[in-house]
This record gives sequence, structure tokens and C-alpha cells, in this order.
Amino acid sequence: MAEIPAPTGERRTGRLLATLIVVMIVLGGVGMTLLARRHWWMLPVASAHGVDVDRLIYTTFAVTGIVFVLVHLLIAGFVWRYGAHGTGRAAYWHDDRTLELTYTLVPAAVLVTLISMGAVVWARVHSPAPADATVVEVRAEQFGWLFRYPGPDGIFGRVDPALISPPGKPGNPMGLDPADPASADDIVTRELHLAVNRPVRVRIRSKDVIHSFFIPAFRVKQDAVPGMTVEIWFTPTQEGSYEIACAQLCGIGHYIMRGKVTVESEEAVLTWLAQQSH
Ligand SMILES: [Cu+2]
Repeated sequence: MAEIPAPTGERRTGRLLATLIVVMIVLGGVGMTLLARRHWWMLPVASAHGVDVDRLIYTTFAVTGIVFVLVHLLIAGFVWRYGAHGTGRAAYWHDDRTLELTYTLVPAAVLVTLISMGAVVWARVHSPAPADATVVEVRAEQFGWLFRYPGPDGIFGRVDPALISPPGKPGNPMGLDPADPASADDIVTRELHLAVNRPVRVRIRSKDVIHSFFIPAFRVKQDAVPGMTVEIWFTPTQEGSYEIACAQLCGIGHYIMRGKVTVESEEAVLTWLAQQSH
């Protein structure tokens, strides 16, 4: 065991800096924990997939948090132990197989585990929807949301962008084609109503630019791309009213692009649908 030299001026500076690093970790940790308890932005989860997504986020937070603290304690330890005035030569050796394998394989194992957990959740979220899922169409536009239910026939009728009525004018905001009989019973609304505990397939389209269909409480986020119909499915599990936001900067009115989704009983959804004008 090497003799530890008595503290010189440089070593005192090293110890001061090391103490400062530990104090900053403790103050930062306590401060952020208190702040997060007051301003935690994760809404209570209200969908089946959301539980998996949250578990993944919290696991990632825990693992990266532990690594962050360990790395900084290690830095503090080195600053404490090896404070010097910079005139001496640093020790050098070409390689150390045990050390290199440790600092390569341990992070690799941790990252592969986290990524595999993410891949499992991703596969579950993007798996085919259950057969009993209902279908709703969402159309994003500058700056709002439009929803379409297929009506009793269960078929979405043809739409044509040329038939969309001008902004601010009622009539045909979705551009339904009256020549297609399947369009006749389609129900177009400005609000989304979904049945609780019933899987729903959402077909997402855009009229103009790229938007993103985001329901924070469901942990659902999917881009709406012009010229494409992108499908995603989820299962709301809590009755209530939730915000739909646009998560893709889409123009000057992006910030007002809010929508509302109401989750209620199957009967309540049917009653509400019956009240909507065709
Ligand atoms: Cu938008």
C-alpha cells in the first residue's frame, strides 16, 4: 500500500473540489426530487399500453440515475485522491484487459437489457389490434382535429380533398364524396368519444402538413402525414375527459391545436353518436 502523502495545498484543493461534487449531487438530487413532486408532468395513466410505457420510463430513469450518481462519485473519488499541481507525469500503461472488458461489457449488458425491454413494449404497442376493436378516423389540419366514425355500415366512405368546404364554412369539412353510398352514414365530429376498456384502431390522416396525434394520458403519440393513413391502436381504461395535443410544430397556430377525447361507457358513446348530425 503506497504511503499517502500529507495534504499539501494542491491536495486540499482536490479535497475541496471532491466535497463540492458530492454536495452538488446531494443538493441537486434532493432539489430535483422536491421539484418533481410538485411539478411532475406525467399525467395519471389512462390506457392499457400506457402502463408498460410508464414502467419503461421509470426503469430507464432509475438505471440512468444510479449510473449518473456512481460516475460522479467516482470522479469525486479521483479528485479527492489524486489532486496534484500538474507538474508530475501521469501514470501510463498500454492496456488492462480486465478493466477494459469490465467497462465495455457492463454498460453493454445494461444497455442491451434496456433496449430489449423497449423493443418488447414497442412490439406490443405496434402489434395488430384485437378483432373486437372499434375504428375511428382522425384527420389533422391547420389547426384542429376532425374525427370520423364509419356509421352503422362499418365502412368509411370515399373522401376527396376537392370536396372539402372552405375554412370557416360548415358543410363538408372532411370532403365526403356523396357519390359513394358508404359515405352517407359516416359521422364527422369535432370531438372524440371512445368506449372504456374497448380497444380502438385510430386511422390518422392529415389535410396539409405533418402533425402529431398526441394523447398524453394514454401515452399515445403518432405522426399524421399528408398522403398517408397511419394506424395505431390502444385501449382506454379510465372514464374521463382527456386532452389531445399536436406534438409536431405545424405552423403559427400549432399551440391552439387542442382536441378533446371523452372516455365513457359503450352506451354513452352510442347515445352521443346518435346525436351527431350526419
Ligand atoms: Cu399540428
